[in-house]
Amino acid sequence: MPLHLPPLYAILDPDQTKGRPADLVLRQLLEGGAQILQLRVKSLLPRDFLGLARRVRDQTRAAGCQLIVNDRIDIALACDADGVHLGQEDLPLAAGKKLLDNKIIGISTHDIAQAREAERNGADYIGFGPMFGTTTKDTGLSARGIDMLKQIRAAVKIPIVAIGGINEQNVEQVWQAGADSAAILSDILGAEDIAGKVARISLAR
Ligand code: TZP
Ligand code: MG
Repeated sequence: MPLHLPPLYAILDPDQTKGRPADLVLRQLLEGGAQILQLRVKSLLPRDFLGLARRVRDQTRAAGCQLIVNDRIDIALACDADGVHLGQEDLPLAAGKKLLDNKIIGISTHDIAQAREAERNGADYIGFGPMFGTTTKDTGLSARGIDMLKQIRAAVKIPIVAIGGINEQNVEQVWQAGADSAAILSDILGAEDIAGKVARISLAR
């Protein structure tokens, strides 16, 4: 069955919360109505990552929110996440499929060839970006922009999650260009009222 994605793909990254505890920010994301959440952790020891992932799993499950773990198939399995998100330099999609049974697998892509390859190999969705300039992650890539997103939309049938520099102001353009969902990191995690921000963006679609 094709995956259905909500318009907002929230990301919880404990390093991007302006010093606020990840567990508090998690509650605010869920209070705002996040329906899918990616846990992105770059700076915790594996056992601390897993500890957080288990708490996030409990809370997301109680809220009916899907959980995707970034980068790490082992953590996704150990916390019983709904899926994993893999970049071009993480374990390949084929390895994910072998290890994960029926879980969701998303693949980061940056051009049409990568998007087509991910679809051909059975990805459930692709991430595509960076859409606009972003300082959250040094991708080393130029902003892809709306026209390239439209080309990606025409090239693949699987759901697209656009990412990179998306905010409450420009998210509408991204949806209009054919993204099923918009991944937004700093505009949400940096907001004073995280729940309100999530609710407004989710209801804007
Ligand atoms: N991958 C490509 S851009 C990016 C990631 C993880 C960062 C997105 O963060 P922001 O703050 O929404 O630009
Ligand atoms: Mg990755």
